[in-house]
Amino acid sequence: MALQAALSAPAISIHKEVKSNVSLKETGLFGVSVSDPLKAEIKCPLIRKQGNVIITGASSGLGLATAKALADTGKWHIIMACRNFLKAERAAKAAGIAKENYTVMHLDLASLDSVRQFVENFHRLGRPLDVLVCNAAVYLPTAKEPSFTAEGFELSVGTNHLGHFLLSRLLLDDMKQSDFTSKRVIIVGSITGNTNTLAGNVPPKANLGDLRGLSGGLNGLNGSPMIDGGDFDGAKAYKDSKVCNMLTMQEFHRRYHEETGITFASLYPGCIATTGLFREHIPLFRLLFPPFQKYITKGYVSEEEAGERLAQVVSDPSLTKSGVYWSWNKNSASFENQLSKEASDAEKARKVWEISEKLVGLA
Ligand code: NDP
Ligand code: PMR
Repeated sequence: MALQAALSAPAISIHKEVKSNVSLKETGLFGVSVSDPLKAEIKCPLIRKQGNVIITGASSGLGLATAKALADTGKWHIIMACRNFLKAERAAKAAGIAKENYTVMHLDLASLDSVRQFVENFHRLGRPLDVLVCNAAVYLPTAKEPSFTAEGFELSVGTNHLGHFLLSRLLLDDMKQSDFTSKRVIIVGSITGNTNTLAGNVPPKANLGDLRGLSGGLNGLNGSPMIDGGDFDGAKAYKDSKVCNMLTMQEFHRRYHEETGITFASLYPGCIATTGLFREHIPLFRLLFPPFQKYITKGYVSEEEAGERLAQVVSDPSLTKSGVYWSWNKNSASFENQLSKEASDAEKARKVWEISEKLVGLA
């Protein structure tokens, strides 16, 4: 009876690969403690009580709110993949996320070594991986000069796109091995990368051009720090990085959905005008942006509500469609949104994928 109930619950799956002679207490994976060795010898599938989700940049804003929303259901263990360990611990505590529902792990997406180290450390944890959320981002709209990642890529595209590109590629095998009922890779996109919207037409507009800057390594030495090969513009670099995020999601879908059953999706969670994303913007912008979005564009959404939206994309049994860019209407109902011409250009997606593979050392 209990087994039947468990099987019908959406966030529960059966872990097939744990052998009968493994000490369940040692694995610490299932929240079940089997102290009787006789019981451990019984060859039966184990019920996994929680899904495991990695969320990058879960120390603030959307990532933290999503971690909280998922943790509160009791159905998820959240790996908070963050560059500032202490900040993330404090944020989790302050948000009231129960200790047993999260693990903070160090990840600096602006260093490919750190990404590789994170993946190794994750493997040492011994947890299956069911959902990956690529959420972290930086936005440097006032920077006059570019800054760079450890490997010398312009910081916004290096962090938001290339760091996540390597991370998701390295974790794909883990996802393949998971026996979770609905495995998902979610890459957070944005309206501002989509030039088929009013917000996407506020200059500077996203435009990847012919990718000559990306091919040149974005380092500003032998080329340009911008993907299209132009002069540095921090706001454009962010929007370009979001286009790369949305293209990567679709390329993942084309290459891996059928083979793996993994759902690949992106979303625009709404304008969360109060988050740390705008920390580098001028004080006047930070003052006026929230009321502008609340009362003029009406695109504003609170961190809490945006977190509920992303949590929905992670776990809602009705949002399993792959290759989709989700948005929400005024009544907070999700719908499949249309991407701009560039953000849905399959040929560009393939090229971005292939160049990115070379830059991060996968090809
Ligand atoms: P926040 O600044 O609050 O969150 C960004 C997170 O990314 C922080 O936790 C930050 O860490 C982390 N981060 C930044 N750089 C790195 C790095 N090198 N390595 C690891 N983590 C890093 O902004 P939001 O919550 O607003 O942004 C979250 C996502 O939502 C982004 O992908 C953004 O593009 C997207 N988005 C946001 C919108 C908005 O209106 N705010 C609208 C549409 C999309 P730390 O806490 O240490 O700074
Ligand atoms: Mg925008 C429906 C209109 C709408 C929406 C939903 C957004 C979202 N913005 C809209 C319109 C406008 N914005 C208009 C008309 C203007 C000109 C006054 C405008 C300006 C503006 C600026 C200067 N908006 C901005 C900025 C930023 O610096 C933000 C940005 O581009 O960050 C990359 C931003 C945003 N507007 C949004 C959203 C969601 C953002 C920021 C977050 C993001 O895309 O990640």
